[in-house]
Amino acid sequence: MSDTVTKSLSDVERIKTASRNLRGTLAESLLDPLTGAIAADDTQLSKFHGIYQQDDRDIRAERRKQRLEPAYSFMIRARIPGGRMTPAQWLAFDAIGQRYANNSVRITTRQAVQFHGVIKRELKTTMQGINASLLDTLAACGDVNRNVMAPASPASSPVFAEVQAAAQSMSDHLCPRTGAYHEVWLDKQKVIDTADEIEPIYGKTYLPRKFKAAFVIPPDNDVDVYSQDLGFVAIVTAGQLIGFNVMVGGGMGMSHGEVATYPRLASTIGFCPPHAVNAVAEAVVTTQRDFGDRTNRKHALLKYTIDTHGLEWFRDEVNRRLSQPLEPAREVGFTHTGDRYGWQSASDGLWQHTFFVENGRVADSESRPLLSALRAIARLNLGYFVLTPNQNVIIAGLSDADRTKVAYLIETFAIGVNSVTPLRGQSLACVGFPTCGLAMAESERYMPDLVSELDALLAKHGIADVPIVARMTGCPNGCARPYLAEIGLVGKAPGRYNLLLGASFNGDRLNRLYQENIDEASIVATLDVLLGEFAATRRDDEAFGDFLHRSGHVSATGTADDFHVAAVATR
Ligand code: SRM
Ligand code: SF4
Repeated sequence: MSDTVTKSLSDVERIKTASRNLRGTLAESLLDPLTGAIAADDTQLSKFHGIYQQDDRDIRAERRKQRLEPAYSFMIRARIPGGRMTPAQWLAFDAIGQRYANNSVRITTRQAVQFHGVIKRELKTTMQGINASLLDTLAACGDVNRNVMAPASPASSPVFAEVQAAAQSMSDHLCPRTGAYHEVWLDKQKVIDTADEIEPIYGKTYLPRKFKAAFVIPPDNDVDVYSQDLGFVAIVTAGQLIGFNVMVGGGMGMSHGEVATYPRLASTIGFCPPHAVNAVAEAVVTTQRDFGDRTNRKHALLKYTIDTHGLEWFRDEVNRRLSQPLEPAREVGFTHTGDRYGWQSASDGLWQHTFFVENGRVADSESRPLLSALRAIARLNLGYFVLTPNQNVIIAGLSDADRTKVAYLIETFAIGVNSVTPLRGQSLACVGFPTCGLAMAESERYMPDLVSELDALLAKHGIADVPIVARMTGCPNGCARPYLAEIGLVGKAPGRYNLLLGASFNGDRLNRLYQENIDEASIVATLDVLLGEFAATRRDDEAFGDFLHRSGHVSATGTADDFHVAAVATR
């Protein structure tokens, strides 16, 4: 076990230890009519139940001036392994969004759904609505294994269903066993005494920090497997799934100016057969449970555990916990991270359609009534929905006749993708203002406008058809995985961003800081020059990120300096 001494444990460790397996005083907090908030310790515990306390930052200052408490509301995140939902579940979520949560359904970068703006007195009813749909929110947040990601496109591979099933199985295997969730939200009676309740994998203090896992089927890298704490890379031979390469230690988050924090690509430690997946996942999770740094939450992630102890040590420790050690990894390669829009057919002859959802926000706008359209499509009760890691929606499993019906609705509601440019289709933005308590700059609300500016540049230089991966976040935590974007924008202050450039198109190389703390005019001016040069000197199908490296505009050191030192700020 780790030699971490009790006195220096982080405060969240104290809260978890005292929580009686995540119960805390959540039930009492919900009953307190004097505030729209819950007790401070409960705000940490509620995360394990998929709930974040937030306040409307657009009106925070005004409320303070009026001596009112912040306009508290709650964000609820559902856990949806592999992003897979039935049409009935989509309809249930749509109804919850309309009734309790800002009239929208927000698809996340991990194939889950978030509801924003739920007020305290409607929290329990909303949670019960989610549960009635046979999905839940347990472990969608908190120091546990989060929503397990899996490839979103059935048409991408004959082993799609097998890999999605593996993701579901691993999600079940690593799910907390506490009865707290059922007691607090579903009014279920305690089945056994809390003192006798056992968390077989996590123990009483769960993990030192959040933990994220994903499955991927090369050559698509839609889940951004290099950004995950734990990645399973499907190895397919002659159409058969023979096993998975195992990757560990990826992560995006960092803090401005804190050089001990940095994004890290996951490293491959071996290969396992399909039946060993849950055992391998448990070995990785328990190694992190036992050796992760519980004294400093900024250093508690798996990537830092690995960098502290070394990759060889980590592999040995994982092997020690397995009945069969990992085998040598197989050769793999990836081509891209984005989604393919429109109609496609899978090897079983069934059809799918991928809808573009700008930054994951499914809502009705005058020009694009997407929420209503998806409602009408779900009401047909055909096939199934898959939420993608690129914040989009796929309707899949459609016969020829089903396709005709769905196509009719796509046309009726005019929600096709004809007007979506390659750049917009590849872009991601995190939520940011007004709900995210950590946002330093706009993200979801601003990215569409910036993409229009950048599209104009691409058109000017005659490269409007070149797909470029651009991602924006409102702070350096990295929720839209901006360090894996060819053009990454990371919020620093209102209207100001760090510009990071040069990740690969297939998601296997990080970008690096190019300019710090710049405004829109500087972002556009800088990219105008670089895109112009790219257009003039591009080799064959060269990607923008690769061009930036070849031309010497970006050179990575492979250290934290890549993200904290703007080597070319004076250009
Ligand atoms: Fe995230 C915290 C939103 C994916 C790294 N993230 C947050 C919070 C909960 C803010 C907070 O702690 O108060 C954000 C809520 C905003 C809001 O109002 O809804 C938030 N993260 C999101 C989502 C919704 C972004 C999106 O626009 O889709 C994504 C939800 C995924 C899900 O369904 O589970 C989301 N977050 C990510 C990812 C991408 C991924 O997992 O593939 C990352 C980078 C990968 C990683 O973890 O390294 C990410 N979020 C963070 C971090 C930084 C952790 C760290 O490295 O230190 C935080 C802050 C923290 O945990 O302290 C954070
Ligand atoms: Fe909030 Fe920062 Fe995550 Fe964006 S990247 S959602 S601003 S925590």
